[in-house]
Amino acid sequence: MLPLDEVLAVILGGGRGTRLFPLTQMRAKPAVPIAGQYRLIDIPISNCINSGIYKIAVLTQFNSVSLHRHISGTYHFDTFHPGWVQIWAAEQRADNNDWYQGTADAVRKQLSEIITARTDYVLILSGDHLYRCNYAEMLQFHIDHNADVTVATQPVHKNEANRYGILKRNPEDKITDFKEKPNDPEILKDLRSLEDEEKPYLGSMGIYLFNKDLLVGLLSSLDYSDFGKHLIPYTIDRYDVYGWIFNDYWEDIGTIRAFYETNLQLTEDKPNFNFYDPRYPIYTYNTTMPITTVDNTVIQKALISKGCKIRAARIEHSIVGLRSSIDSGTEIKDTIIMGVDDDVFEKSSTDKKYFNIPLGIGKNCFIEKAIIDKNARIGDNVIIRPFPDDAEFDDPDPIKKYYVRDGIVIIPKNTVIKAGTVI
Ligand code: ADQ
Ligand code: ADP
Repeated sequence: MLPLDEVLAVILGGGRGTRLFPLTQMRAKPAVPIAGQYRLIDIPISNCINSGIYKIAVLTQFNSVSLHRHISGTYHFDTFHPGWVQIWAAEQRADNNDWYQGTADAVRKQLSEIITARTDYVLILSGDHLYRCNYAEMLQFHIDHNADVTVATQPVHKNEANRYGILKRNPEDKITDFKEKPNDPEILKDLRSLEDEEKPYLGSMGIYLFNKDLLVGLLSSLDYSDFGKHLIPYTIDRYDVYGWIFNDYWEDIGTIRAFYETNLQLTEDKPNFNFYDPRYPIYTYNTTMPITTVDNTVIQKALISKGCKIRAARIEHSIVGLRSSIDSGTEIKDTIIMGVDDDVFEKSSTDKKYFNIPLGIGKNCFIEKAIIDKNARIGDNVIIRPFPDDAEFDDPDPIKKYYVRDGIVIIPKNTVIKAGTVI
C-alpha cells in the first residue's frame, strides 16, 4: 500500500505578498478569495485531502485573523482521525528580523516542526496555484524511481520560460539540468527538450517531494534561501532528482494579471478548471446564507455566489462573491466583486450615517475591468473604466482608494468610494 500517511504536506503560503498586493494588504496570501466563495489555500488543502494526505502545514509570514478563522472553521478532522491542518507562522524574534528570506528559508525555520511530524516524506506545495492533482501518483513515481527528490513538471510555452524553473530529463526521467527562470537565448536553446513547437520546455511547478531526512540534512547544513534558485539546482548534481510530468490543467495565479484572468476564465462555457467534481471536491468554509435574489438584471457569463441581492441592469463576464449587493441601473463588466464578510453589517443607523454609503455597489454605476475587494462601499453613479493593459498606478490620495496593477483597477478591502467618483 502506498504510504500516504508518511507524507507531510508543507504549503508555502507566501512571503511579502507584493505580487498580489493590494489583495494581500490586509490578509495573508492563502486567505485571498477566489471564484466567489473559496480561498486560495482551499486548492492545495483539498488536493491533499483528496489524495489521502492528512498532515498539512501552511507556512505563512503574515498570520492574519482571516486565515486562522478560515482554516479552523473549515478543516477539522474528528477525534477518530489522525489528520491535522496547522498554520506555521514565521515568528519575529529579537535575534531574527529577517522574515522574508525565501521559500527554503521559510521551511528551514520550521525544521523542528517537520522533524516532530515524523513522516518519511515532505511534499512542498505552493499556495497560489489552481489545479486538481492526485499527489498519490507523484508519490508512486517517487517510490518507483527510488528518488531522493521528485519535482512535478509541465510543458511550458516558448514565450514563458522566464517565469519558471526549466529542466531537462534523461530517458530514465532523472533531471540532468535545471535553470531558474532563464532569459539568455543561448541557454534557452539548450534547454529545449520537448517535440511540441509551442511548448518546447519542461517547467518546474514549484512542487517538490523530498525524502524527509535529506531535506532536513540539506536545510540544516546549507544556508540556501530558495528552492528554485538554489536548492534544486544544488541537488541535481549530487542526488537522484527525478521529474514527474503532471498532465492536466495547472496555473500559477500568484500575480494580479494571472489571478484576474484565471478567475474570469471560470465564467466561460467550458472553464479550464471545474470546481464541481463530486469525487475530488474543493472544500471551503461552509457559511449559512440565504439564496441570492435577482431582479431585472441581464446576466451573461457570470458566477453569482450565495447571499447576494442583485438589482443591477447588467452583469457580464464577472464574478459576484458572497453577500454582494448591486443596486439598480448599474452595469458590471469583466470584474471580480469579492463580496461582504458575514460578520460585517450595518449594526445601527449610526453606521449608515457615518459612511453614508451602504455596503456594496450603488445605483447607476458603470464598472469595467476591476477587482472590488471585500466590504467595499461604492456610492451611486461611480464610473470605473479600463486602463491600458500595462498600466500601473496608485491613487495620489494619501488614503488610497484604488490601485491599478497590470491595467486592472483594484479597490482594496473596506474602501468607501464617494458617489459620482470617476476612475
Ligand atoms: P515562483 O513562484 O516565482 O517560482 P517563489 O516566489 O519562490 O517562486 O514562490 C513559490 C511559492 O512560495 C509561492 O506560493 C509563494 O507565495 C511562496 N513563498 C515565497 N516566499 C515565501 C516565504 N518566505 N514564506 C512562505 N511562502 C513563501 C517557483 C519555482 C520555479 C517554478 C515556479 C512554478 O522557483 O522554479 O517554476 O514556482 O510556479
Ligand atoms: P478576509 O476577507 O480579509 O480574508 P475575513 O476575516 O472575513 O477576512 O475572513 C473570513 C474567513 O473566515 C472566511 O472565509 C471564512 O472561512 C471564515 N469565517 C467567516 N466567518 C466566520 C465565522 N463566523 N466563524 C468562523 N469562521 C468564519
